[in-house]
Amino acid sequence: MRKTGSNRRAGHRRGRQLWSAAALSLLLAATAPAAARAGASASVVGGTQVAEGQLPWVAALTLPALLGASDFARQFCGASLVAPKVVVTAAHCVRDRHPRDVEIVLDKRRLADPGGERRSVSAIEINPGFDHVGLSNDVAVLQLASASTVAPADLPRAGQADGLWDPGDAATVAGWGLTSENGARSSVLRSAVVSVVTDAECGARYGSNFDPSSMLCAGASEGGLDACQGDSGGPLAVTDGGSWTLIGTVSWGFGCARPDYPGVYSRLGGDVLGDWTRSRVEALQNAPDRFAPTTEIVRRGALRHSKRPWVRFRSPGESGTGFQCSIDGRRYHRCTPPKRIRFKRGRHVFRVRAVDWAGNADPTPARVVLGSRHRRKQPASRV
Ligand code: 4AZ
Repeated sequence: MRKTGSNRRAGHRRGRQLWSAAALSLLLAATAPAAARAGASASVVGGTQVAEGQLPWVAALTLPALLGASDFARQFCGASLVAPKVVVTAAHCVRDRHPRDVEIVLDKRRLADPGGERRSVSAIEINPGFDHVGLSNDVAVLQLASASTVAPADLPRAGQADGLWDPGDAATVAGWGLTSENGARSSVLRSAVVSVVTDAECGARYGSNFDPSSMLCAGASEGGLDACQGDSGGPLAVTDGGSWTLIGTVSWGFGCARPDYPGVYSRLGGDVLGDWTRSRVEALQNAPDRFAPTTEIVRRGALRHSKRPWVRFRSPGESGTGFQCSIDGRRYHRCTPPKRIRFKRGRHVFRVRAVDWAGNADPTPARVVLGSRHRRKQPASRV
């Protein structure tokens, strides 16, 4: 979150903005050199457009409620895929949001264009220590309704805190946020290479607003390279040339890309956020999807091919659900109950799965065997 400047996005930030103004004047009186008060040079990320296919694990958090709008209009934060079904973002991005109000877009460089990989969210977990005023412990994990096909970034391993990166090391920040402090958002994913800043220096700049146990700073001392509004939740990552390790999520800063005011990130390498994040990512990756629809075959009739067989099915507890049917393991096609089935002599397997409003299919379809004399009396069963 930007701790200065006007607020051009959703009203939910307004309260924060007021607080920021008050806090900033205190902060600046205490710590800022006069030059920083004089205004911003700034050009975010100051960096460059990311090439096609690079950083496909960088995700956009979007608002599906904006029907008909492009992902560029819908995007409000960034995130990083760290397991096939889990992204890490900033807690302040998803505070007070229901999973159904967020959609994740992966593998998409230019948000205004079609394409990319889209996933709805089945669970949001915010770090229990998150403080939405001071932004300490600003991390959250989101469970995707179904696995992404994109290769995830790594989280730091336990005990791998600092040592993988040290002050002065290069780290990459990426996002679709403002390209200058009072500028416009970018439809194309941009990234900049910034340097990790010592806790002592960051503490000297930001005073007690900087919490070294859960925050990490990175920037360029001469300014010009930074995250900005709209980049929140997105990655600060280091690379060995092959894979990427996520060391922070964009959290806040005084303006954007101002000299001597580095960006502040949640600190994923420390034990404090690292342990929590690792354990919740693992849990969500392995947890069943609480929101997946279920399918039940309620009646079936005349299941021998000679007698115009039909099957009636439903999705208990779900409204607005659609269904897909498949015969003998072939592709699923849209269908509605009661489904009349035509099939040739012999034994056939009919499967049906409910699909919810977000396109999530029941991972365990209901099935029934058709046409077999021996199996005719067998009750409908699951998979
Ligand atoms: C924001 O408002 C924001 N310069 C994020 C990062 C920074 C500033 C603002 C860091 O999302």
